[in-house]
Amino acid sequence: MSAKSFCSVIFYFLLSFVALSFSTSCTEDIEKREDLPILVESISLNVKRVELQIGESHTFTPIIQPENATDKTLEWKSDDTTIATVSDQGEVVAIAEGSTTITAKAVGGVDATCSVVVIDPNAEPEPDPEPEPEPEAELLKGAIIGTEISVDYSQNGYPASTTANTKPMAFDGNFDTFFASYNRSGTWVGMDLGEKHVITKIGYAPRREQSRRVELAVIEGANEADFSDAMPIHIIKESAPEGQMTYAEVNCSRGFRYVRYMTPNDARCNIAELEFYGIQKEGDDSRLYQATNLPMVVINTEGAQEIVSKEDEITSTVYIISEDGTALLTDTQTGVRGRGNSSWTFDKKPYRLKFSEKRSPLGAPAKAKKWTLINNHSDKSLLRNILAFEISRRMGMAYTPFCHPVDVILNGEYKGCYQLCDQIEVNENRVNVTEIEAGDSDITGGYLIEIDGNLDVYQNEEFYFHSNKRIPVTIKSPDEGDAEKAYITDYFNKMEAAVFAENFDDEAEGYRKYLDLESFLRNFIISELVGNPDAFWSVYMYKERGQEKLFTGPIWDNDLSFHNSYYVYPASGMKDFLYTHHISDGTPYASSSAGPMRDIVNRIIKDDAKARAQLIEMWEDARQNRNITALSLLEYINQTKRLIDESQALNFKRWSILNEKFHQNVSALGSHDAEVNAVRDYLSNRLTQMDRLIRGN
Ligand SMILES: [Ca+2]
Repeated sequence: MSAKSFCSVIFYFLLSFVALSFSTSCTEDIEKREDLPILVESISLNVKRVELQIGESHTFTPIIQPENATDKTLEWKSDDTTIATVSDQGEVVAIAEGSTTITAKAVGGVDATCSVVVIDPNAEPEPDPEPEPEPEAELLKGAIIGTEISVDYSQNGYPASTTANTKPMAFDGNFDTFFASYNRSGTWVGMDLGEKHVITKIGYAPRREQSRRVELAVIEGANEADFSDAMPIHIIKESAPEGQMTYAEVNCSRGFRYVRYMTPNDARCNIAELEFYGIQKEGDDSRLYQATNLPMVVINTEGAQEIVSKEDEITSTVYIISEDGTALLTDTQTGVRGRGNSSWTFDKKPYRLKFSEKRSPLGAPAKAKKWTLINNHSDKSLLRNILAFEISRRMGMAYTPFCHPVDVILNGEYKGCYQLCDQIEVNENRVNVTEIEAGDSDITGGYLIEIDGNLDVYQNEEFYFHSNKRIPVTIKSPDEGDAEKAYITDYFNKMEAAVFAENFDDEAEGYRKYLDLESFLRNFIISELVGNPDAFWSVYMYKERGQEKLFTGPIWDNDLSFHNSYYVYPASGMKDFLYTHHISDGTPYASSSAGPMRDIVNRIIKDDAKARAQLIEMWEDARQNRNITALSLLEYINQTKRLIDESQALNFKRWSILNEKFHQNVSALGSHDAEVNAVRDYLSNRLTQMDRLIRGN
């Protein structure tokens, strides 16, 4: 046993001891109050697969939730005790070569499984290994299920029908007949197989002369008749020839009773033939389907409702499948709603997830309920936010939001390449300040505020203030409290007044007393380097309890950066920093800065010689020591492009906007490659331009 695993054992031993003492006392308290038992809600065995040699053993360290469950006794079972046995304490002993499944079941029925593979170290290596005698996958039969109302193309106006182009026609062996639904989207056809089956292969044929209609169809499996627990097992990525079956291997080990073909958007199914092949068995979650190399976020809203509101959450089942299909996060009580301002008006919508408990999806540093799915619809490179966050990390910002590209499947429809990101909020590993709770006597912090140009445009915030100089500021945290609002308003006004005071640059008594200059300058460099037109239209700031000074950060919302907004294009044509560029077309949007925020920035960057000297020093440090160089950043772009390459191809099949100037796009370049090249070109030019602007030569 290595030192590390020995330590882990000791650690788990201590942990179990603490957990046991805690749960015992807790249970007693509760039993005195009321006699209702607290049932186990979930069990995790921590591993999905254990490999042992004959004679070896492994002891599971299950995590049982809630911790104060009344009876945490687990009943252990091995499916095949000739392969491995398991004791009442969860100790597995390997007996003979083969594999079995170990199940731990709690009182009340919740269980967890792990597959155990036993290897015989002395077994003669077979010179010519025969393939495993797996049961033969067969063409599956079942009751045909799906959308009831079809469309009759033979009648004028294509009326709804229950006799023409009906569901069974997708399973009649005839390529000339097909199922077509009346509704254009959200419709499906499939089978109830009666028992759970692991699907190994699917076959499909489009309606004649409609080869493209199968593109982006999602094949799903489920064990609930309403498909509320549906999970994709395949996505058809290309059009398919008519008049013949096209087959695809399926690599998903979960067993499903129900299988279906979900129509791509706007395709009405139009499917001539479907075949499902598989083996009747329970299956497991050791290998799930991932559409591309990226993690896949699967959302099934209650009753497959469309998400149309930014206020009302819809309870949903969410799966996050990652690590090439070997890791699964499941949360069946996730609240999902819309989010964003202008991005919410796009066809490809951004969403906010609120898990039922705190989680760290995809290894994110924060453990939290709230996460965002960023749509990047106007950013056709699909990597501007990722790149801006990387620059933020390299620049040494105290906190850079977590952001990972993912594929999103919503109610059985492929929605494209998104980014799963932190929600900007007060939280450990997010904006890490003390959270103000009701009744706190010390209200000097923590605060999270946003200088928020959108406040006056959308007027959709409830907890905000305007500074004495009319800078609109939304208070993000806390989200209520008259005294708190008065405190932070006053503090902001003091900062603002100090910036414009006679002695503003006095290092002890000037604005530095209220504003942390270092984070302000770092934020300034990042915003100018990435060319964010909203750099001072939306700025997050925070203040910790018991400490003076507002800190600037984190950076957020960079889909318009890197030459993606005609408001600040071309950057090369500008003789000064972007923040000085005042847009005036008479609309409320007509500024790159939120009101007089520009004046504050200007006062610090232009009028305070010491701040300017610090800015120059910070920039030189970034260029020399922080990999803010063309060579290094262009390599990072290349890596990111490779990472999202499979996903972007699907994304632009779903959203064919590469030839369209969308939102504030300065150009439409026709391909993802060209869009990424534009980001590269911007950045390498901007670095030398920033050298000139900051050094002032
Ligand atoms: Ca047919």
